Amino acid sequence: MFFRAPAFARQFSRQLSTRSAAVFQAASPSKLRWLAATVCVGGALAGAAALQVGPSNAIMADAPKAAPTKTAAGVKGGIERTFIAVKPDGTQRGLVGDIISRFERKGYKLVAIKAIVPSAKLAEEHYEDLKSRPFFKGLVDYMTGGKAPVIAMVWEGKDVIRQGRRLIGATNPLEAAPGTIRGDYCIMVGRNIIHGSDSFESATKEISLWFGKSEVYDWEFANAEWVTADN
Ligand code: DAT
Ligand code: MG
Repeated sequence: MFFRAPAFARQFSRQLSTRSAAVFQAASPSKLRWLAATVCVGGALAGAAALQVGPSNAIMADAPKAAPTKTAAGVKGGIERTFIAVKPDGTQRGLVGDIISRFERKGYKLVAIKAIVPSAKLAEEHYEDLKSRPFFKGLVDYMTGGKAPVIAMVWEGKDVIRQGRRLIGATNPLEAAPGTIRGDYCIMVGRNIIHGSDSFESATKEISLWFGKSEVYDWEFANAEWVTADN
């Protein structure tokens, strides 16, 4: 007695090219079922083998590594690191690319990035200093709602904490200068699309809160001389 091939195997056989499908049509239905089942089991075995092998050690060894000598936010007043996050409204509105471009074009280096729907605990810790404010619950709900992820990033470079705030613009978008991110793209303080650390201490706290040490990469621009030299 034959078992019936699972739905996805039947779907797979339907999706084969016209030529292969024609060959299949010539075969009897029972043979077809066996063939689909064989392909299915074979695929699963190949997948399992690939998982066993995993990423090659050679590739892992060459990967950039977090610099153990750097503090989370780098060197205060020198080469710093800041926590920048595109909030769910920025992600929904397709502004991630533009925001990344602005930091890249300025000459800053992206050393960590991930898409994440934060837990309430994470969002509450992140905005801990605002917990007595009337908008706190709404702020946490908006960040954790999950209709789009937060795009969390760490950017590195000279004076990046202060300069990041300048690129972002004032908290209230109506006060943010045109040309800044908030000045160009939003009108509501409750939908101001982006977060940036406001001090070295905040950057230290926020980078450590959102990223593990192994998620932040230490790497050099190949053209560093053209971006960071002082003559
Ligand atoms: P920033 O994000 O510029 O650092 P903040 O730390 O004072 O500003 O506030 C954090 C976020 O809280 C802010 O980006 C949007 C929200 N928020 C601040 N004031 C608000 C208000 N009066 N009404 C609603 N949301 C507010
Ligand atoms: Mg703030």
